[in-house]
Amino acid sequence: MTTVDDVSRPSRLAGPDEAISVEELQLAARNHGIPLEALRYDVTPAGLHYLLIHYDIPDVDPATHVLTVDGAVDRPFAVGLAELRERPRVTHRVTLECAGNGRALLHPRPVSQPWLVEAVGNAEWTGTPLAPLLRDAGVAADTVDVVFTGADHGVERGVEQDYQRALPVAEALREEVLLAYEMNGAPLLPQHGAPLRLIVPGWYGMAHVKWLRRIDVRTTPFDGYQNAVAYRLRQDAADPGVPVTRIEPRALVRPPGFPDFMSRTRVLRPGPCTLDGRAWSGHAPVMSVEVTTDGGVTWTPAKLDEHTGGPYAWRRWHHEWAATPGRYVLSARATDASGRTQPVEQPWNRGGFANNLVQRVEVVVLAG
Ligand SMILES: Nc1nc2c(c(=O)[nH]1)N[C@H]1C(S)=C(S)[C@@H](COP(=O)(O)O)O[C@H]1N2
Ligand SMILES: [Mo]
Repeated sequence: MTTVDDVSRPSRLAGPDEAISVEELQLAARNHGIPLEALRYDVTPAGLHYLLIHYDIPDVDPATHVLTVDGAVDRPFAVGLAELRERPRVTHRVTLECAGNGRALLHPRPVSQPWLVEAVGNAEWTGTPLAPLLRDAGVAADTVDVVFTGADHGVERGVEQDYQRALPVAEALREEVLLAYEMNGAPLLPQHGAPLRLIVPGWYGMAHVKWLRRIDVRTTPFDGYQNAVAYRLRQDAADPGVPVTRIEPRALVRPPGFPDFMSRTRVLRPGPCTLDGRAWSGHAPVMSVEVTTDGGVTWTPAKLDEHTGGPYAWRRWHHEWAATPGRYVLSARATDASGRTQPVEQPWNRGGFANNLVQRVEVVVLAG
């Protein structure tokens, strides 16, 4: 008999010199990153925001779509989009980053969506807060987890599933967690979860369940695949690990000058150059960004622009650089108010999650 195991790949690490495979390319072509020049926009235009879809974009009709709230609640209910739109409406500017960002830079490389550093975006999400909805339903006093289910379906390492992720109840009840139906002032696009998705400011992308169709309140811990198997920080397959939760601090440099087509090495003419980029953290506000133009030998504080986007939006930084002819490696390093910062030596985990190693931007300044 044929089973899903016959088609589903096990998790594995790439061999020491193994190049990116056609299967990884297939994922990378579906799930694109932000073009780094788009770090210039404070709010990422929807088409330039990164994208991560485990299975297929499901076929969901907004006119008939219903969200069910049930499980350990006093008053289970189902609600349509029109009714959700009549509830209080709020907008949050939120930096979303995939937990796998940085994975393809690891040695050895976990074979999965091969992100370098570009799995990020900063959009305005509009919707209605989740907490009042849960209060209307009346969640049981001994609730542990709240499970969010998408309308998408697939198989992953032999497990057939709907995409499902649970949040601890205290996180689900945070006032800033949204049931979002708009991105940047327009209805959600199909690829970003139309007609309804969860937004959990501060958390890595996997928590922000798209095509949301069910919220299930549980008095026992959820052991679904995306919580118990995937999205854990482990050193090896036998390690139970710890859950991936909030976004580690990261700064990115908007690559200066112009690129070489193949290598994407940056080419600059000598003279004054304003380096800039964005910095964020899901734990606490970014307090400082340092820049190096000599591959990490010396670090200089960058200037932080005013933080206008709210606590969960990225913040612009800039730094004046007198570019003289030569080859350089540029990096920026963010530190947040919790004291967390970015490593300059490569940390490693089996799933390739939360790799916030500093970015390296190779630059050639021409002779004149
Ligand atoms: N239903 C569903 N929700 C999902 C996913 C998914 O595959 N299915 N991918 C998650 C992951 S891993 C990320 S990083 C974010 C990506 O959101 P975006 O594509 O809108 O940037 O969505 C999350 N929500
Ligand atoms: Mo992700």
